[in-house]
Amino acid sequence: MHGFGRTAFAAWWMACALLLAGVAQPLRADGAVQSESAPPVTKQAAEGDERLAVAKAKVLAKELEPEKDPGKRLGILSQIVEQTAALPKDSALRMQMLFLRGMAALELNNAELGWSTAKELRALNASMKADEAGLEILAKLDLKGWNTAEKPAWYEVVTREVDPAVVTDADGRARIAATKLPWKVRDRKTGIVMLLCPPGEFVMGSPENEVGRSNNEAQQRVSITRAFYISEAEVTQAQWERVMGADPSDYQGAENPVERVSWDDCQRFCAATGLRLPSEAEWEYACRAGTTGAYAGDLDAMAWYAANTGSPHAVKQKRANAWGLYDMHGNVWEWCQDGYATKAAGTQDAAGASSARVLRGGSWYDVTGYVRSSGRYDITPDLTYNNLGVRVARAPL
Ligand SMILES: [Ca+2]
Repeated sequence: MHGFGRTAFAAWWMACALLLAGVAQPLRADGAVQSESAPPVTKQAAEGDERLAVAKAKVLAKELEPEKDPGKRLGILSQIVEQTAALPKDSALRMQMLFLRGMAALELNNAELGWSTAKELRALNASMKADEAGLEILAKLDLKGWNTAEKPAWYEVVTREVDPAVVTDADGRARIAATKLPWKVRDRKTGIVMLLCPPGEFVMGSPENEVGRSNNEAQQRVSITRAFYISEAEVTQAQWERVMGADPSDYQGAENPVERVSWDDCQRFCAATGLRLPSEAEWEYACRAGTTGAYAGDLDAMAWYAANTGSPHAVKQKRANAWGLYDMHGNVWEWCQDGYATKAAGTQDAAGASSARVLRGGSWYDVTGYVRSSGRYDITPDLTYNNLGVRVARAPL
């Protein structure tokens, strides 16, 4: 194990607290406050730049302390790190802020930023402390299954910055940006395009006066604590066949959603690809995309369902929701990982010991009640129909 245990970490926090209190001059690597009577021996201009950088960093640091939202903390820390770029490489302040940014990135499962931060710390080659801080981050990445050797992510980045023309929900967009994770990615194994859903809270289920609801939709507040990727569309027949070697669908078409896939089949697809099914909470969170009504927008514009079709259609023909996800309402039902219970688990991680599994979103065959954001259905995991399909998810790491 690499050193830099709890005590050292606490000392760094103490040093940061001094900074927040506005007491501190640049801090020594051991956390002690540098004496006012020993100014750094640098040229005057550089000294001015550094003072300015420290002053700006202090202003930002004041926002950091009360901030509890991990995404926002990461955003503030990233700004502070930018400010401290003007400081000498052995600046304890810069090292601390890099370290805290690395830890905040890991909290959000942002391995890419954790990794680059660790590399930056170690590349400072400034002191044992920086090296240990870098190693500490690397050790945590290791624990999460991320090798400390250079390792490509499971995805390639399609579009790094969130596109406001696609993610029209401003709050969701800000939270996506705050994760610092790439927004739109392509799974290397399957070619499936996936979009980032940010951490956040939402109300799962429907109010008792919602038309078409069932009594298994009791409302509950749910926390999505970790960012995750979800496919922008249902898995297509071409994507399924490439992995599984066969296409079981009744309504053939390369870009049509795969159907006649059981929950058990989906587990095999996931095992072969490293992808997973969304939990029920993740599914509804992604479907709602910040909305609270029965549908995530104009139903006829967004969905293939019984009122406007008699068969499934190629994916992405209707309007996407406010997070850029297509066909969440209708086209084909989508399996979730959870075992079915009358009251949904309401946790980001899939739960439920029941042998029946949860279906979401309704299909081309269903009337309005089933295609609502909170509509739920359950069947046993071995069954298939030509209106049951799948959408996949994956954690950023
Ligand atoms: Ca669907």
